[in-house]
Amino acid sequence: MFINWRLRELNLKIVYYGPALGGKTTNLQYIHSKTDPRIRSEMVSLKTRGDRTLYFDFLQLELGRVAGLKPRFNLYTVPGQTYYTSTRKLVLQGVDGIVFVADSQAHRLEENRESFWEMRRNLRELGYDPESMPLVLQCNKRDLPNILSVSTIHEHLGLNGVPCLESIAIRGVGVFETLKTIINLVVAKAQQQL
Ligand SMILES: Nc1nc2c(ncn2[C@@H]2O[C@H](COP(=O)(O)OP(=O)(O)OP(=O)(O)O)[C@@H](O)[C@H]2O)c(=O)[nH]1
Ligand SMILES: [Mg+2]
Repeated sequence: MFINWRLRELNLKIVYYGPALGGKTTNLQYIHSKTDPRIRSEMVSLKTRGDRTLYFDFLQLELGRVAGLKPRFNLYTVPGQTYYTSTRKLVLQGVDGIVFVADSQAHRLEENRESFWEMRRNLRELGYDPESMPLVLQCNKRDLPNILSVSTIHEHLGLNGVPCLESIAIRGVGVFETLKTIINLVVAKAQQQL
């Protein structure tokens, strides 16, 4: 959380984390496409061939008011491919809340789990407590065959009481619901600190 008192801006950072090809970039693209340009930035995407995220995607939204301040939500995605591990840690720096985008397909369960535990390790190494970090689980790709139940995914990640949403990010299903849920958690925590 970063406050610019002169401009009365409250900067909050939300990171979409998860395994490669889970749908993180698709979430941001959908939000960008459906948001009034007056309240959002352009989307910055640093990609390799084949649309894979190389460094991160970035999109800023200006929404509402918090304690007389203008909140700016800075949305980032990490690159999911395994060898970008140090980039994922960098992107997590200064994070206020996380959307973990899980791929619901049964054969991706282990990758979801590895990514989730890496995220927790990165948070600890950066000095954050993973237990008190605002977190939402998004189970994506609900349109595909051979998907696991949301409760199975939730359980395998060892989560307890974390909000969990189903999505089909390519169609926008569940994308704004997920965003709203993480924003509410992040704002509630920021209000405690103001
Ligand atoms: N069927 C289906 N495909 C999806 C869904 N969401 C995303 N995809 C597709 O999955 C592929 C990967 O999506 P991305 O959003 O690029 O995934 P990512 O998590 O950003 O991947 P990295 O940048 O490599 O970490 C793309 O071809 C998307 O169109 C979904 O809900 N259902
Ligand atoms: Mg991506």
